[in-house]
Amino acid sequence: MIRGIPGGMAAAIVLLMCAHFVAAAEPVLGEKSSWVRFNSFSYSGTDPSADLVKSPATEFLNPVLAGFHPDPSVCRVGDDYYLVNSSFYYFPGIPIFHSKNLVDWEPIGYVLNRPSQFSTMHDGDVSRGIYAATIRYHDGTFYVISTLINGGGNFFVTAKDPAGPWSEPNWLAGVDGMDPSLYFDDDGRAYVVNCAPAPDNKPAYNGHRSLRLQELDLKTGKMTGPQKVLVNGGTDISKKPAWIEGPHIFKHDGRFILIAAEGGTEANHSEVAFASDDLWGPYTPFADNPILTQRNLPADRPDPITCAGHADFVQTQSGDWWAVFLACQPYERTWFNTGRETFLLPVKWENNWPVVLKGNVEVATVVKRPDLPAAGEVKTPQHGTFSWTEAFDEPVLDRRWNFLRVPEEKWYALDSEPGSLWIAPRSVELSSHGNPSMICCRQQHAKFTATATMTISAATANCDAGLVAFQNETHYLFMGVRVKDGKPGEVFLEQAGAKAASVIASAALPEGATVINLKIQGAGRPYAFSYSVGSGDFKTLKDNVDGSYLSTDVAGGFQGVMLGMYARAGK
Ligand code: 6LW
Repeated sequence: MIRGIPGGMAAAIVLLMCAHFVAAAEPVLGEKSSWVRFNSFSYSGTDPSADLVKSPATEFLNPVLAGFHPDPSVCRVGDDYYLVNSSFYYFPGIPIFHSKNLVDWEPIGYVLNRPSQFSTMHDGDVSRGIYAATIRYHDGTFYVISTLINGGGNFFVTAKDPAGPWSEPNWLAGVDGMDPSLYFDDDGRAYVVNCAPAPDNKPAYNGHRSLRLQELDLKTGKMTGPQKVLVNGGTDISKKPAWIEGPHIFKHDGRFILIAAEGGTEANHSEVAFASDDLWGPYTPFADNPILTQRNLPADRPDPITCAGHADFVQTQSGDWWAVFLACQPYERTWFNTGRETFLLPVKWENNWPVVLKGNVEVATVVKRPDLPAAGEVKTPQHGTFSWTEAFDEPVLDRRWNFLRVPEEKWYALDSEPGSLWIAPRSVELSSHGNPSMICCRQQHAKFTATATMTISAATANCDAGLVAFQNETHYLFMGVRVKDGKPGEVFLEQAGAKAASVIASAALPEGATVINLKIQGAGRPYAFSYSVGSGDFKTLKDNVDGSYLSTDVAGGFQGVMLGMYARAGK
């Protein structure tokens, strides 16, 4: 069970539990008693801006989903809002959240929670897999449309209940590229708009893409009729605009508004708008594009929010429009370890054009709340300062936990008395393209502490087991305990490398150690690794480790850091 303490509130909050994915079938690997037993995991993170919210009833704190929650898409059904994010090679895929007020988001499950939904996925590194998804609701059915890179390409799934079950993927032959979005017109016809290759598949420069539209026949699930290029390159092809992507179409005052990200998901990121009187175009770019960017702000501004773009809009029941979008919070230079996070800002309409931020206005961390109901009890806080402890005393894993790639065998088990997560040490390295014995959650704050307690017994197999801060296959820091002949001999810190991992610190553990606590603390760039035995004091294994090595910028790719419990077979 996870006990969360939002914003330092004293009361422990018991969370509702239910299985959030379909586990691999038996057989379980070997005797559980030879596995590594994790007794607890706790996380606490501080958002320094949380103190700036003086009136929580009328203000909220950005980001609304802290840590690795990129490419947000949102829809409303009555008084309820649903939001999805990209998930790449993590399983289960496409986390889905519910909110009544666009600010406080409760995880309700995952859209892709069955191995069968990934059956077309090939081998690949963590940054491939599931890219930007769009969620929409039409005529009693929820639709999520997305792309499985290194797999079957573009697809949609449907559900009557957004918490699931969701259907098997319906693959969209003929839709090339990525970032598909659905538009349902007033007559009920459905259309897919997406980021596609350059016209005639002939790019004239790096990043030359197009936005294309085609009708989707909802009865057959197949694309139908002509495919048309709505936007070639971006807002002004003469300026060689790069990476027009993440499009969405809305109707506003009888006009079709097409929004998309432009500039690439890094520092040049932006959101731009086009409009047309006809769904099929021609689309005219807004004269005051971009409608959102942070790229022209001084690099040395305090507490910068960067990379803003990739937005989706939703209209509230009272008629207001809001944008969710991704942005990043570097602690220094271009380094952030928390990935691309989900932010929320109002959309203003000016002469029928949507504007999120004019000119070079900074994304605000403290914003006036939407005119929507106040938050009830927030069970699983996703932003601000919060902490939680997981005691592993429920029969299923909480929704916070993820796997790297789809588990094909059951290498973990839960016990309620005493609460234990057992992990089988297998010969799958974090640097591989396999499914390592790792169960992980997001690092949601630059300043955080994660602590895990594990028990080693005489029956424990020879292995290395402990806590990992994982960004990708070549960028992780693993603090492991080396177990030999049922004894934890030493604790070590392993740093991944382009070719091989290396041990950068180690310490002998005292004779007779069984219960070992491992702690990772991040404070922006510096990371500290410490351990304790039983109820003893923590000792530093290594501090001032340069965490910029784990940043998205240095490591490459699209994720943020995940914090995991990991075990691998001894060599
Ligand atoms: C996504 C693209 C993007 O598909 O990054 O920021 C890609 N925008 O739209 C991966 O998240």
